[in-house]
Amino acid sequence: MRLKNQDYPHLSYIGLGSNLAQPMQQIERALQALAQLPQTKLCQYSSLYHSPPLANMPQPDYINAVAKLQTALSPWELLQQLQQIENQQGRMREERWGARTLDLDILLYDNQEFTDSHLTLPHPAMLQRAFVLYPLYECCPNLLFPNGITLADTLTFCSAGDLTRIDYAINIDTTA
Ligand code: A4P
Ligand code: MG
Repeated sequence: MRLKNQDYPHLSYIGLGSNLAQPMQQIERALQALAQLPQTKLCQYSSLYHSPPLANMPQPDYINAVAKLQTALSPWELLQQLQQIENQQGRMREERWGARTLDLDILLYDNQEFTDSHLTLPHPAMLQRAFVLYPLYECCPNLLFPNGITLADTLTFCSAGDLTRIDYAINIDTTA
C-alpha cells in the first residue's frame, strides 16, 4: 500500500560520514538504505562534500552528506535503524572519533531537544561543523533550529574552510 505524506508525521535530518573503503560509494549505499527504511520517506539529499578529519586526527579525509527524511519512527527506533545500516556497511567501533566506513547521526528530529542514555537532540556538535551545516543548507535553506536561530545566521559564523563540494552524481528515487 502506498503511504501518504501524513503517514510520516516527523521530519528528521541525518548526517552521513565515511572515510574508509570507498567513502563515496559508502554514502551512496547508505542513501539507498535510507530510502528503504520502514515507515520512512527519503525526501531529499545533499551533494557529497570532502573535508579533512576534525582536529587533524591521523586518519583519511571524509566524505559527508545530509539527508532529509519524513518518518513515523520514533527517534529511538530511527537510531536503531541507522545503527543497523552502519553495521551492514561494516562499521567497527574501536575508538571514539576513529576512522569509519559509515557514521549516521540524527542531526534534528522535529523540534525535539533532549538528552537521554541513547540520544542527544539536536546532535551536540552540529552547529560548529561546516561538513554538517553546508550540506544541511542545501537541503533546507530556510531551516530554523529548535532554539529559534536560523541556519543561515549560523553559517555566517562557520567558515567553509577546507570543505569542498564534490561533482559526483547520485541518483536515488525520492518519489517512492
Ligand atoms: N548518540 C547520541 N546522540 C546521537 C545522535 N543525535 N545521533 C549516541 C546518533 N547517535 C547519537 O555514536 C556513539 C553513540 O552516540 C551512539 O551509540 C548513540 O547512542 P557512534 O556513532 O557509535 O560513535 P562516534 O561516531 O565515534 O561518535 P559521534 O558522536 O557520532 O562522532 P562524531 O562527533 O560524528 O565524530 N571529520 C570530518 N571531516 N567529517 C566527519 O564526519 N566525523 C567524526 C566523528 C570525526 N571527524 C570528522 C567526522
Ligand atoms: Mg555517530
